[in-house]
Amino acid sequence: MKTLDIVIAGAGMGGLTAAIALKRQGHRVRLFDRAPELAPAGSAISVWSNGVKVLGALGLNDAIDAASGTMSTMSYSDRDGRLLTRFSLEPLYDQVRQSAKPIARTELQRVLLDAVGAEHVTLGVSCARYQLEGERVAVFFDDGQRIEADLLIAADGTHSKLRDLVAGRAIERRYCGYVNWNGRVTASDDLAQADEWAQFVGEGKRVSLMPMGGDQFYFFFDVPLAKGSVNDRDLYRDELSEHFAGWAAPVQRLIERLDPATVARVEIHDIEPLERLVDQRVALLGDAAHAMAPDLGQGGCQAMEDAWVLAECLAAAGEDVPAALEAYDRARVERVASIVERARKRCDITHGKQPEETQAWYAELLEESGDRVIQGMRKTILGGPLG
Ligand code: URC
Repeated sequence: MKTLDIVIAGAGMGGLTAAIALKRQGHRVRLFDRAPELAPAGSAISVWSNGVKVLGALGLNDAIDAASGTMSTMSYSDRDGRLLTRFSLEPLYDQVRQSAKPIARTELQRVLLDAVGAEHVTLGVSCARYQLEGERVAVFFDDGQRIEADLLIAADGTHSKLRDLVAGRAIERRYCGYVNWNGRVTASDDLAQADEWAQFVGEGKRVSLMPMGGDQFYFFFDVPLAKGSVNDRDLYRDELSEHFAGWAAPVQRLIERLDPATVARVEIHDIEPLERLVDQRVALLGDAAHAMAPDLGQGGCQAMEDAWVLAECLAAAGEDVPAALEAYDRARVERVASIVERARKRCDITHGKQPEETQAWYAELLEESGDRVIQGMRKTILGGPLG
């Protein structure tokens, strides 16, 4: 097979995973990222089994195992701390033949970057636009550079500059209606069990604690708020104390113990599913292709699936890049659209968009044996390219 010259715009989780998959097939890969330093947004990520399968197939199992946490059970409590349900995740892991791996984003990035080789990544340059030129694509950077390649992968994130060019129209991000504060805190029994994903829900709000490896919990707070609320780090603790006044003791401890200096406060956005993910020699990948609400924990996993499928499509189509990208589009467009929509639906129920639906969900949780939650996750996972 011909060695392809590939440019990847964006060295986040999707761009790096694509680089690993494509380098394994012998292609020449160059990555560019606008950030002067690779610093992942957000503190941790739950890589669910479909994402872990991709990382495993790329030979990263041991590195991921060493850096991730163990998440064996899941629980929901109400705002008063009354347990609604607790169940084991082992039946899920058995059914899909792979556990989930919650991991610090810095650790995941280190593992991916080590596998790519930092010498293939150029930082501090932004890929502004591209132009199709016969058998090649010309990539134009904001520093005036022009680079030609056989294939351009636009993995430039939720604020992608290249997406509008691929779509042929301006794509606006949609506000999902809630703010998410996330960070990490030293794990401790008086917050949650060490191997449990514990969530507190009520009033359309949510508090979550998840093991992330290295005796730390990844935490996040979700609060439905109008778009454009003030984001001032000095106010984070007071805001959370106010939004969660009267909630259970572990929530109060978490607010006391968190370090606002390391908390990220994000207004959550997604984009409407795109009808097409490719333009002849240009492929959208990851958040650029399908920014989604984090409510299924599938944002990173779908980027990993994209990377795997794209590399497979190129291998199958030999040097015919446009044909490979057509196959990638066919394989991915409906899958990612359905996950964006389901994440949005889950987001709306969790965050009280239709208050009756949210109340009905709280009532369901009291009856939940784990089967329904596991069935949903199982469907998402088994729909991936590695089954
Ligand atoms: N589920 C996850 C979520 N991860 O698996 C995650 C969620 N991260 O609902 N929300 C979030 O911020």
